[in-house]
Amino acid sequence: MTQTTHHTPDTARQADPFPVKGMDAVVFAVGNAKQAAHYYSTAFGMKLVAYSGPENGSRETAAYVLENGSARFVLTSVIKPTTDWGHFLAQHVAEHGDGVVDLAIEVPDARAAYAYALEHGARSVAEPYERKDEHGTVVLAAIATYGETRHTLVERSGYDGPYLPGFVAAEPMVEPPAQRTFQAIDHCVGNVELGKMNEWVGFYNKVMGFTNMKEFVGDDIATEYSALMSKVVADGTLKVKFPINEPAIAKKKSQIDEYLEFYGGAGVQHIALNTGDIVQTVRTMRAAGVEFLNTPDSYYDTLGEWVGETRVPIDTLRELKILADRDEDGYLLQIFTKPVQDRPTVFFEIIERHGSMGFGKGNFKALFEAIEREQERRGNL
Ligand code: TYF
Ligand code: FE
Repeated sequence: MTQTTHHTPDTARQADPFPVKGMDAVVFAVGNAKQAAHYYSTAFGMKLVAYSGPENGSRETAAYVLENGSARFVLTSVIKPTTDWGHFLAQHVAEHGDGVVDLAIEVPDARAAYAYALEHGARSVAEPYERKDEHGTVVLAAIATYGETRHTLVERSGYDGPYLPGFVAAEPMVEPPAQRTFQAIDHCVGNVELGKMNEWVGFYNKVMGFTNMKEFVGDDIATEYSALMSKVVADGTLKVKFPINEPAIAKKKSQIDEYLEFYGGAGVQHIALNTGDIVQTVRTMRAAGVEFLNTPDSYYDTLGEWVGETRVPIDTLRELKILADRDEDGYLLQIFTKPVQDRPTVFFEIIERHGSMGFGKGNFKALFEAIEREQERRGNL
C-alpha cells in the first residue's frame, strides 16, 4: 500500500506527523462483562449501544459498548476456553484483574499512522486490516504501549454502524439518568515502573509526535509528599492527553508501587471524564453507590483564599468532597473515585474545566494524602 507520508511538503502534515481525531474507546478486559456493563450503566450513567457475542457470531468473547457523549467504553470477557484474542483477554484478567487492554485512538488514516509509529520505534500488535459490514468499512491496526496495554488505531471513514463491524445495536440496560453524567474522555493515565517514565514519554514523543504539556511532578515535589513523578504528553490539538506516572523513592510505599504490585506491572491507572456539571454528576453517582475519595474539612477552610470564585459555592464542594484548582488559564473542579474493582488498581476522575488545561496540581497534596489514607486502610503503606 502506497502511503501519503509525513515526508510530503504538505504544511498540515508537517505540522502534525501523527494526526488524531480523539479517543475512540477505552477497552476493558473484565471477568464478567455483562455485570460490568450493568455497573457502568447504573452507577456511571452510561448507555449500552452495541453488543457482540455468540448470538451474532462471536463464539469466544462477549463485548458490551457503552457511551456517554463521545466517551466510549468497551467491556469484553471471554466466554469459553479459547485461543488467540480470547486467550489474551483471559490471561489479561487472570494476571491483572479487571483492567484496560486498549486505549483506542481514532485517526484519519490508520495505515499512515501505523507506518509512522513503526518507523519511529513502535512494536506492532496488529498490522493494518479492514473490517466491513453493511454500515461501511473501517481500517484497524494496533501498536504496543506500556505493560500489556495497546493502542488500536481506528480509521472510521464514514462508518455508520453502532461501533465496529461484528457488533449489533443494543438497547440500553436501564433508562439513562435525566442529566448526562459526563460527555467525553479528558485524559488516560498510565503507571509505569520506577525509572521508566522518561522512556515512555519519549515513546509518545517519537512514535506519535506527542509533545509534553507543562504540568509535571518532578522529584522535588515527589519526595516531599506525592511519592510519584508524572509528566503529560498530548497530541497537538490536546484531544488526546496521556499523563505517565512512575513511583518516587519516598519514605513510604508509593501509591504507584501499590498499583504495580497488585496489577502485576505497568498499566492504565485512571481515566478522567469531562462533565459540565460536576455537582449533578457526583450527586447522581454517589446516589448510585459510587465511592469517592474523602477530603478533610481543613482543605475547604483555606480553599477560597487561593482558588477564588468558582461556579460552585465552597460549601457545596465541601459537602461533595470536590477539589478545585486554578492556574493562569482558569480553574477546574475534580474528584476521584476509589478503585472500582477489588484490586487497588483502576479508578476514575470526574473533571469540570473552566479554562484551565492543567491536571489539578494545587490538589496533589490533598489528593495524595487521601490516596494514602486508603492505602493504609488496605494495609499497603
Ligand atoms: O491525571 C493527573 O495527573 C491528575 C493527578 O495517582 C493524579 O489526575 C496523578 C496521579 C494520581 C492521581 C491523580
Ligand atoms: Fe487525572
